[in-house]
Amino acid sequence: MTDHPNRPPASPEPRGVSEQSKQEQLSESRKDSRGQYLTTNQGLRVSDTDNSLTAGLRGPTLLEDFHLREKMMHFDHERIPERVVHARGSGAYGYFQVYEPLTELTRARVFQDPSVKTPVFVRFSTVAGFRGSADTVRDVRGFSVKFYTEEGNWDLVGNNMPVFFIQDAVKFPDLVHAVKPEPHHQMPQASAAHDTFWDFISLMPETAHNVMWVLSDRALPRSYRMMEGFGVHTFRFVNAEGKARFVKFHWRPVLGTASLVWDEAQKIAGKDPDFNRRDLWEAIEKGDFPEYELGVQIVEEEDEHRFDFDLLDATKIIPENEVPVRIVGKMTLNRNPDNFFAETEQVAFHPGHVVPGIDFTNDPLLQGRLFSYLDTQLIRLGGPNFAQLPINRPVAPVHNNQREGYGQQTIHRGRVSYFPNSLGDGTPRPAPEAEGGYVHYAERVAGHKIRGRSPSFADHFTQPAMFWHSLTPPEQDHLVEAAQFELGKVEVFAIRERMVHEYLNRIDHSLAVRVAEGIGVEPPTEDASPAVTGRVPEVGVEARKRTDSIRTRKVAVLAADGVDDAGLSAVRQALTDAGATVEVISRFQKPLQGEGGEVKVDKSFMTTASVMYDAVFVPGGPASIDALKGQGDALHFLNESFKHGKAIGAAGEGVALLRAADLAGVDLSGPQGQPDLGVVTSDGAELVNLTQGFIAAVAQHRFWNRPKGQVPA
Ligand code: HDE
Repeated sequence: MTDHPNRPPASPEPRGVSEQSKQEQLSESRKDSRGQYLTTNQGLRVSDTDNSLTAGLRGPTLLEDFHLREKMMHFDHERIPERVVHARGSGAYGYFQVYEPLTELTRARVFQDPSVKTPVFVRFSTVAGFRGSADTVRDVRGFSVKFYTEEGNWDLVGNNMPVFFIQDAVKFPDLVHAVKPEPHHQMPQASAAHDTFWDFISLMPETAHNVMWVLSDRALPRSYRMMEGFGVHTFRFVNAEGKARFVKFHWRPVLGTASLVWDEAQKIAGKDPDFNRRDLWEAIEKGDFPEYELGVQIVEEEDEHRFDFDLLDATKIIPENEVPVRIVGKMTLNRNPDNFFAETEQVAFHPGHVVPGIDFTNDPLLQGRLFSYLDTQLIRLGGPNFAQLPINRPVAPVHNNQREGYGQQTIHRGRVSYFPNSLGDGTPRPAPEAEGGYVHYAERVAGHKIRGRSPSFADHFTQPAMFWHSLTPPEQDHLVEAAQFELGKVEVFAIRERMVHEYLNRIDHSLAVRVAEGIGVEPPTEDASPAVTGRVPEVGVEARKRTDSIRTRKVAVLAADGVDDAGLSAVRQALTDAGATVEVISRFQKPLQGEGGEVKVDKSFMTTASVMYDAVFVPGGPASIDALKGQGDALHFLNESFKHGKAIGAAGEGVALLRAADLAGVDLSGPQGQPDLGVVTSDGAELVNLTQGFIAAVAQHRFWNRPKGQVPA
């Protein structure tokens, strides 16, 4: 007897992906209601959605008003629990392409064929803040990638920092409770700068490395398009012969890294809490598709113990001067989601979503994560069928005997929902390895059942010290200021003292002394830091910035009536030719009368601020400059840009506005301003030279050598 009169095909469904595979699948779920009649969820056309059904015009509402009841019921249930961590996120679609086959390293199909574009969905996030919190807080950023491969979904659920705070998953609830708003009054939002976090940190030396990253400029990305990503854990690559190697994953933004400064980040959090989300969205809408190269660090199995740290310890990096990063492919993000909730909110990542050729290690943090992520989806997405949500569905065929559950979308046909069976021809059946069946790497393990930590995990301070020594002096200054800010917000003095004496002083003595000074703690007298010989050149944002392009940077132009519109056009043309975006800012958001013609105004001082831009330019035009000199907003704009290290340019009479702004008394008497300080001017007519000089300054991102301490902004 057969299982069903319509017998399923006897052979497995074909597999394979193209860049469009996921989009084609999603299009089945997309709906556009333009031009349609309003209906109930039962498809009944609704005649009136403005008035409840009542007994008389001023009478009570009737129970039989099914439309009101259904509409309200749905509304009352619109919210789902936010993620316990990484609640605030932004997503985008794209594809991944390998540069050359990685056959010798891994059998994963996603790494075999350079002509294949594997669809991806990426979600960037902050960690501590709630779903509606600001983007530009000091925090780790999540960097999750879901590859919809022909062999099933592979999730690389990483962060923008290569290490984590703790070594063992069992400490994760403690860490998260400590950093989240304090339970009695639910403050502060999206900030680690409070007692419970630093209390926990000060008692947990293993956090030191990640703490250094989080106090550094890496925690303030200028854009999701300009930050790195890391798989953090050591994973395994396994090739078709079954040979395994250790692998660490890295994402490198093609635009290079860039960060905000803390004062700026805090101001942006008020001016535009969606700063990073908006930046990602707008870049994709404009066609400036964010790109990231994927890099791998490979360690042979036999070299597992050759390092002075443990590969299974997620608080350590493998310094790139010991194991170089090999760039193997590129991811391009080229499509915004259609609906935030359906896609970005409902996407469910899980480090346990792997494909043949990618396997785990015994990193105790990773092992714990493998347990956690399914749990979280159950509470968040309301049941076990979340893999059927459009964003989560693999493009690879899904066949198994899992049935029913809340929100079941699939109409499974036939009598068979068990294995083995004869009524379904013994299918769906396990696939042999040669047919893509996943076989776990047969690592040999032996040991006593024990709660403990390997001594190879014990060195908590050498790599943080290496991190400190590898930063440029301005980056060290920023880190000291960050620690002074964070610890300065700690009310219990003993925690501040513990952080300085028993923690920072074990990383670097000068660091501890400098931080102590800012927070009223007696500086330590003994140096308890490790001797650092190695240097890891790659750690700071500066080490990875790109200064050969200004692509996608945003330049503000300050203007008023009477602006030299010809000069403005020439500068705008040069900047946009180089890939930047230019916005004209004036007192009011209405066209200006330039010397020669009308000039469109993009924003007013009311609707924008210097912190939204990478650089500022002041064109000439005597009347424009006279007007701007009388506008505090314009002077503040320049001072703030100066304080935040941004390139400043001025042409002709525009230089007078810089003088009026004072800019910490920088001497602008020379013909070109102070290019070394990123202030580029031209009193004469050489606009071409000026523009080139200004573009070169914008490309530098920031000028840290300015006397910013005197700037009032
Ligand atoms: Fe997560 N983490 N995590 N995490 N994590 C979650 O899963 C967890 C860790 C990371 O964009 C949760 O779906 C434990 C390291 C990202 O949707 C939860 C431990 C790294 C995201 C969870 C860690 C991450 C999450 C909450 C310690 C970098 C956002 C919502 C063992 C490699 C994914 C969710 C997205 C989300 C648990 C540590 C990255 C609770 C138990 C290390 C990027 O399951």
